[in-house]
Amino acid sequence: MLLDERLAAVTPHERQIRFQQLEFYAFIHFTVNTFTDKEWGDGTEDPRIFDPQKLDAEQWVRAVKSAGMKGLILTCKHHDGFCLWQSSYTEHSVKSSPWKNGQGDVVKEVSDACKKHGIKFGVYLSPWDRNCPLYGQGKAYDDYFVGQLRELLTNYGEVFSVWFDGACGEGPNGKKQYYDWERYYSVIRELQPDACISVCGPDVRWCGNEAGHTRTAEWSVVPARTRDTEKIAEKSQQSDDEEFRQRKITASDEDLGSRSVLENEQELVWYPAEVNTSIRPGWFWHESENDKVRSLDELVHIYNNSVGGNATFLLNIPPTRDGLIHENDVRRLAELGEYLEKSFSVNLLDSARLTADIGGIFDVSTDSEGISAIRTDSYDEYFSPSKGVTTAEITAEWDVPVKIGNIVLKENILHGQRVESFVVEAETDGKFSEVYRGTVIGYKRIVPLKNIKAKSVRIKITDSRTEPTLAFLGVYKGV
Ligand code: FUL
Repeated sequence: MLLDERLAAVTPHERQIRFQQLEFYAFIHFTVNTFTDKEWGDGTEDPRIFDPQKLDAEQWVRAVKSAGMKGLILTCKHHDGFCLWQSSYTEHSVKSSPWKNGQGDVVKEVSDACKKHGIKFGVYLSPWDRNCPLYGQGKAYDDYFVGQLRELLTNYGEVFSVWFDGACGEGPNGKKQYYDWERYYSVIRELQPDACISVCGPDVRWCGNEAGHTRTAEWSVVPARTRDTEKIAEKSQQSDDEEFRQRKITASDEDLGSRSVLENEQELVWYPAEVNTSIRPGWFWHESENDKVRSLDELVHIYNNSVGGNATFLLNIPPTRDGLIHENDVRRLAELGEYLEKSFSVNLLDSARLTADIGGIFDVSTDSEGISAIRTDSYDEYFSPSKGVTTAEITAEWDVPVKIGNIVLKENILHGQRVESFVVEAETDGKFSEVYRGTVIGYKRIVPLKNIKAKSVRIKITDSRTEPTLAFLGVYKGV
């Protein structure tokens, strides 16, 4: 098979599509660290310090939803080993805390709140456990870990994500623990077949940094070796450290999926990226960071480059010692939600004339080549030129100039990721000029146009692996 055809033939699993369609979801980092003011606990923390007296999971979920997020992943156990649920495998948990007289279950409260308010629930379970005496003993620890995984995947309803971090250390016996990843994965597939396993897992790829930086061209088709958990683990080893959390993608990691990178790869996989970062400098809540909540501009920038850059966006919001999301974060999330709602509500395409020039065939009738299909955001109908044609031009025209905030483009990823490059031109004063030059589209590309005024816009797909597909075009009114 020719290279381009081979690349375009790699398609997502259904669970990966559903996951990508969530687009934006929350991370909640909460444990004994919240009470010790640390980022990484060492497992010697006294469970009695855990006492979030005003804990209100519904307040968390309301805040998360106000930003437009559609799911939430909770650190059920972080590296310190303290369990937020009544695990039968250890006493190092909420059981031994004064919170609700040792009868409480944070996982239950959070998963119930998610269900009640209609968002998905996911679990972060750290394989690295600095409290468990079995850690470092190989299978004995794996049994312990799998036991806890089973509890989480059986007792709390549907789970959309199992998030595995790669950090790893030595146990009390001085030995490194080698995780039996395949065994963990098979338990997840058995108990929650629709859940995606993220980061140290086969379904969703870590974008490679914790600062919210994204690649200019984020490909979902990458070499299978990108899933090597040991390598991912090595990279994520130091997230205790502020400098690490702010570090960008290294140059050697910038290109994971261009033709030249993939041409000599034997095995390719669909492995879409997730951008994970915190709304504050740390993953856990620290009083000293109450005034360091990211600005609306920063969050919009990360959103546009992640959700709008063929990745998903996992934004961490850490609850305080009271067990509530701090008012500064609550406010910022609501502002973000309002911004997104306003910016993506009026699709000017609804009132535009659409034409397509497909490899020299100018189509004004709109329907014959399926161009009107791009008016609806669905994979059921989509636009694609004839076989073998790898460029296309689509023009939207209005009677009077319109003010454009953002353009949204979506490929039909059920048929793989194909577009390599595109250009957006806008017509002002009777002339077309280039206003944006982009690389990949994939699941979704957001093109911010800063309220330009135009009589028409033209999308030129300039290179594609095989004939491009376009499932949706949105031209959103500027606010
Ligand atoms: C990292 C962990 O070490 C951090 O504490 C945090 O949980 C982050 C999301 O993953 O690698």
